[in-house]
Amino acid sequence: MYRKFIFFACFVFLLGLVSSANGVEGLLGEYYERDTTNPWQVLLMKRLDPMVDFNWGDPGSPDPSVPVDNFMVRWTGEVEAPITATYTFHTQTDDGVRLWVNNEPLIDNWTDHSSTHDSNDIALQAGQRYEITLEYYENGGGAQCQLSWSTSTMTRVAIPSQYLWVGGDRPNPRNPNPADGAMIRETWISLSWSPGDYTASHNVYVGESFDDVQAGTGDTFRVNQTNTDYAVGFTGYPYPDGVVKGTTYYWRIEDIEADETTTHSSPVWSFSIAPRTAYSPIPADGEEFVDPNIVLKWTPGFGAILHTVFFSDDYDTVNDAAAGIPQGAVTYTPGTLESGKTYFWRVDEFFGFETLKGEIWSFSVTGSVSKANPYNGAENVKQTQILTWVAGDNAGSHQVYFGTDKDTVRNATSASPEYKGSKNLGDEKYDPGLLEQDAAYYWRIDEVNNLNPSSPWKGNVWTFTTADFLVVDDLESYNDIDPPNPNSNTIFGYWIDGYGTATNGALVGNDLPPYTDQTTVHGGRQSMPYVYDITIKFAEATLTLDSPRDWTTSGVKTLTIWFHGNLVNDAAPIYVAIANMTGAPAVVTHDDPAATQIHAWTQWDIPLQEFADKGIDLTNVNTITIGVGNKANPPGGTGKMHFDDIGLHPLPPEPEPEPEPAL
Ligand SMILES: [Ca+2]
Ligand SMILES: [Ca+2]
Ligand SMILES: [Ca+2]
Repeated sequence: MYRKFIFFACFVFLLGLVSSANGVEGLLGEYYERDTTNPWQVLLMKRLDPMVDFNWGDPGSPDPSVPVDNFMVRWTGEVEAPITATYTFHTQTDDGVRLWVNNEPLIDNWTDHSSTHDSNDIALQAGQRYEITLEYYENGGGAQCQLSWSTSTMTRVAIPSQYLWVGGDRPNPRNPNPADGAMIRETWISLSWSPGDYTASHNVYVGESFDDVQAGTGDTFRVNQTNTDYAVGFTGYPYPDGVVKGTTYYWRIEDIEADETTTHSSPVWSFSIAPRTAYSPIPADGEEFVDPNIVLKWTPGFGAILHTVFFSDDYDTVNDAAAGIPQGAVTYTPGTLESGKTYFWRVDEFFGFETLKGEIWSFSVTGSVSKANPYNGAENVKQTQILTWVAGDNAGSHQVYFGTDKDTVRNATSASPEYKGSKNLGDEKYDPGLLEQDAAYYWRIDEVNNLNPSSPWKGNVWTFTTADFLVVDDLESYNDIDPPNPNSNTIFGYWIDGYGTATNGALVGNDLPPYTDQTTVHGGRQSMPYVYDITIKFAEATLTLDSPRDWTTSGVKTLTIWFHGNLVNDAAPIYVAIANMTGAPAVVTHDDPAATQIHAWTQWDIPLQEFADKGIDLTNVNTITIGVGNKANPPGGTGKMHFDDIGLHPLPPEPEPEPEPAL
């Protein structure tokens, strides 16, 4: 009775929680102190666990906030069966465990024990969701809790996150098969997916243009059907003569409810048919810190019989090579390579009647210049970007090359206009000045050391593309180098939070490197982790702008911020404050009073006119502040947010398809 009451309370709590968001894959894990006379009283932490497949060991704990011994965990949510069958649920635990599925007690071994297997059966219907509760405690010694399942046709596996669910509806089609981004070596393919909760039928969109599939334009609408599978590259279906090697196809499923009006769309998914040229090189194109004794590998082109490898430290030698010795193996051993050098290679594919030239790949051996920032291939880069890199082991100085043409930068010498001068060791940065919007740039760093006979070491050509809007902060430029090193550029050196204060409960950046978040990211490779404690305190982090300070140029009209909350956060609004050098800041608060609980990347557009109306001079903006709660009246609570891609746009950017929840 007591447990049911707890469970019911918990369920209501969750329903209330997700008023603004759909549910999320995984289970809600609540981690408690273990007090045997008053269990489930002292909550240490709660989080979303995508799976329950933990072996914390001895000594080991789920989190620094949880002790290594004497803790207990309750996981709650729903489980969905992929097919109708009798499922055996298995637990492997040290120590005690109890499991309920659909409110049926399946496992009860609430005793101290070393690693022990328990199991029990229950019949489940395909596509239906059942409540699941797993309770566990650790007494002392080793700690382990693993939840798996099996059927007569499926071997025992940890229950995958896609079959676990917490916090409400799943209205959208999901679980694409083949998986999003898959590379396929077939000329026809069967697509399938899991339907959303309210579906009566499915609209199927397939095409070669992402934009057309997203918009449902062109001839990408194929059929309305009730089945959850569909063929491509087969007679009577799209691409009846077969899908084309080397081509990427996009698809999207739109569920239609029984009212024939309400729709729920999946994101746009893609799959690619393997190309006829070699692909997936190892090491990857552009990889750094490669072992000097590397063995090169690749995946052969679709249908290729033999392969010819060209390898050199000179780009032109590899590019111009015409003939070589074909081989059957898909590996190549170049012999011991020189530290600090960049190498190039190419694999041509032979089909019996023709040979196809491969693309040119490169990699750098351990000890070479590395860590280009912006990273090679970066997009939406700031127009006032400072380029940085990390010196290799043997560098005495660096020669900087920069331009707008890849080949010109590759072939440039110190007599070329692309040569931008020499930089002393310790000064690994170059300011190219104000860059064009929406333009591609190329750069190269050669390392020089007059005391080393191998010098100079010619660098690879790196590239990036600037944004077609004004970037306020994309969080990409921050590094993990601590002050007073002159190359230090930490996130908390720029975003001033409440660290060391008693009044401001915001903490930006992780305690230990990497200081930025590199997992829950909207654009590029980094985002801002932002922990808030608004119990008594307010929470604010402030960036003083270097550029852009004039928010009236380039026709900009909108401040856009991407944020990602978490289902387990305490509910609170978020706000942005803009300020001039003098005068009060102008504050705009997000419409959703529980914005901190939106468990997905969410685009927030604010018309700049709103700040102007509150007295801000947009021609010289001094600071931007991101806050959680209400500064004058902190609502209480704690949680963790992520922010990314803060920019100024002429109009709100086109909404992107709803991304998969990032966990
Ligand atoms: Ca232990
Ligand atoms: Ca134990
Ligand atoms: Ca970013």
